Amino acid sequence: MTADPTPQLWHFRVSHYNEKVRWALDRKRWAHRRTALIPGFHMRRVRRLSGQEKTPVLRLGERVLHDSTDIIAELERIRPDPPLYPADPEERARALAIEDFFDEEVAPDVRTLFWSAYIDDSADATRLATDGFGLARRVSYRLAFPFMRPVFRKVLGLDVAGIERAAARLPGHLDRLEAELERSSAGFLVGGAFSVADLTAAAVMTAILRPPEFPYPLPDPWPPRLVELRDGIAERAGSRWVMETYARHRDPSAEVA
Ligand SMILES: N[C@@H](CCC(=O)N[C@@H](CS)C(=O)NCC(=O)O)C(=O)O
Repeated sequence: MTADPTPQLWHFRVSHYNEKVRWALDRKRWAHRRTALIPGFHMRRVRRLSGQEKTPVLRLGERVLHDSTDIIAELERIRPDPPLYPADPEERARALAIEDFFDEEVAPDVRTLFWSAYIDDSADATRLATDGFGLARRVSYRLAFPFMRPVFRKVLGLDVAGIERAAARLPGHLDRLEAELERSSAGFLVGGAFSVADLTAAAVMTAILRPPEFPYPLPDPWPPRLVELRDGIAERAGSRWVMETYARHRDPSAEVA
């Protein structure tokens, strides 16, 4: 039996790590299928597929990959054109260091802040997590959320101290982005061309900024806390760069039915 050559992505629509992989596939115009999962209801399926519980998960031929950085590395290896890694070794190392910084330092903090706007209200959390799903899922999520809330709090650092820590670090993350932008040319973080550094920095910041080109708009109305978070950073040069990068470089979807 030959493996399906069309990659299959299991993802959370709302998530910034997932957005990295969607954008990489779309950038490379790599036709792929997507299955959206509901955060909190995803575990058994993802574990069965990949032996761990986090999304994104990508089936590529006979292999099942996870971790956005590892998936992009593999996409780049198999289909290097258009490139996401700079050709120059020093520039490539810098781009990968920026990817690592946004994945490891920034992404957990902005995710904590994003979920802090939803965690206290089961109806808001349900609207967010089950957007695009049918009534049965919405009802069961609404009933299950009070029991899942403590797990979300723990996994996402959503205690008072964790939220305060993430909020205190956010300006420093934008300082770092803006310092990288000082060294950039033509609006690209590394080497004067679009790379994994731009893709990652912009995708990670969507947790709060939500540019209109992000493929899955948040259900309206946004919780006031999220509006406040976004408005608090919207005028920063780093935030404006994220919005421009989405407007100019977020490729159309290569998803197939
Ligand atoms: N380092 C991983 C992080 C992935 C990650 O944290 N995914 C979250 C969604 S934003 C997840 O699936 N969490 C569910 C869980 O931990 O059970 C990557 O880059 O893909």
